[in-house]
Amino acid sequence: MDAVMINKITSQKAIELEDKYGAHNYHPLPVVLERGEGVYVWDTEGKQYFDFLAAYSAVNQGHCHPKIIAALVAQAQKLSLSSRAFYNDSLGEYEKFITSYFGYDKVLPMNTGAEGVETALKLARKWAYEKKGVAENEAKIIVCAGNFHGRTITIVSASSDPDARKNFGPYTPGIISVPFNDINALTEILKDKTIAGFLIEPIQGEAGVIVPEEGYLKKCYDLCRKNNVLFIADEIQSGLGRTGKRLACDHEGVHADILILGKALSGGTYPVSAVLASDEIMLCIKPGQHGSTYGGNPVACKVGIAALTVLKEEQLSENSERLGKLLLKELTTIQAENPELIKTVRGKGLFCAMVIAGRNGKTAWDICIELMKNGLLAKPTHDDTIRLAPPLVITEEQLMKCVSILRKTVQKF
Ligand code: IF1
Repeated sequence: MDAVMINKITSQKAIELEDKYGAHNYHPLPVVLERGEGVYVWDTEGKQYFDFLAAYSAVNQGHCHPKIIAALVAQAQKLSLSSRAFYNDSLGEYEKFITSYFGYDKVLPMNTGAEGVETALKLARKWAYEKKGVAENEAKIIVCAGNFHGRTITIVSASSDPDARKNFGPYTPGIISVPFNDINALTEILKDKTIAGFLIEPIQGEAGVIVPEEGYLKKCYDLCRKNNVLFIADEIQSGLGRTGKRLACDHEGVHADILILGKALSGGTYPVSAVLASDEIMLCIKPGQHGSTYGGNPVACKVGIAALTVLKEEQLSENSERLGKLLLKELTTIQAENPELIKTVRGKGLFCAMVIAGRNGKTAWDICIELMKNGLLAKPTHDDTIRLAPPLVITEEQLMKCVSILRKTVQKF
């Protein structure tokens, strides 16, 4: 079937094809997207929507940002993949760029977020054996209950979400879970001298944009320092301007020992992830001990530089901070107007969520269906929470239009 036929496809037909030929590992909102630009997406029938999910914070720079697309296309027509069996002319330039952008000695380039998390876990374990002196195969990783770090078997071994882990066992050993935002629990567990690292999302995304109390991150970091444990920040969703700072850790001046990035590192155009660390940690991995076919490919490098440049040049973190305050203020007002339907609202920067109490059994899903009809796309998480996280390029005028759609929709229930 040629490209023209596919473009003529109706939403109905697209959904039928996915249902018949695709794995059923998602339950998407019944909308079929064909085009995206900035904060907008259009369905196959030409209807325009505000995208309030931003591909789970992968399109912080807005859909199909021209500068990032240009970098993608130019490199793709030159050399798309060299493999790491040889050098290429883009990787060193990218490595210098991203390590100075975030203040680390070295970067290990990967592709998906989960690969970045797995890489960080391998680094932490290797460092524990070769630098901390933990006995072989005894190293432990601490994670937070309610986490989401990806879908591999080791990562779901760390999950407390039954849907994410049930019937994927046996599970990877050496992982201990502590309650999020509970410094006493962490203090207790860190007495164990075989701990290699503490893996944390500074703000828990999938759990429903759970913002820890002021100072929690810094206390965790100081505790890790005191106990010679690596503080590993998964900023795949919370990073790159989403919470109103370059990184969520920046709100508390925390410089993670291992920083994991993904998603908006490519502005939604290509799978690009990165693990950053000091020489002491990074050089524990020797040639041939880790890697991937596409890790550090020239397209990812050029796209990564463009995506990070756009974040800085367009001051997207600052925009996220300013408009995030406005969004949270407006959400708080809408909650006050609808206390039986909306239990609470929360967020930091343009990373917000609305928790639905349910009025006459109306769920977050029903509200998202209504929002979709009113031209705004958002997705529930954990049945009762609606994540509200638009691209960081949104203007105040566009945001206020979205606020009125949210108010109108909620009042209908
Ligand atoms: C899905 C949400 C889920 C992440 C953090 C690592 C990864 C993610 C903090 C792994 C990925 C995506 C995965 C996608 C939906 C979305 C998601 F949290 F963003 F909402 F699932 F929980 N760390 N999150 O958020 O990165 O391997 O996907 O590149 O799996 O349904 P990835």
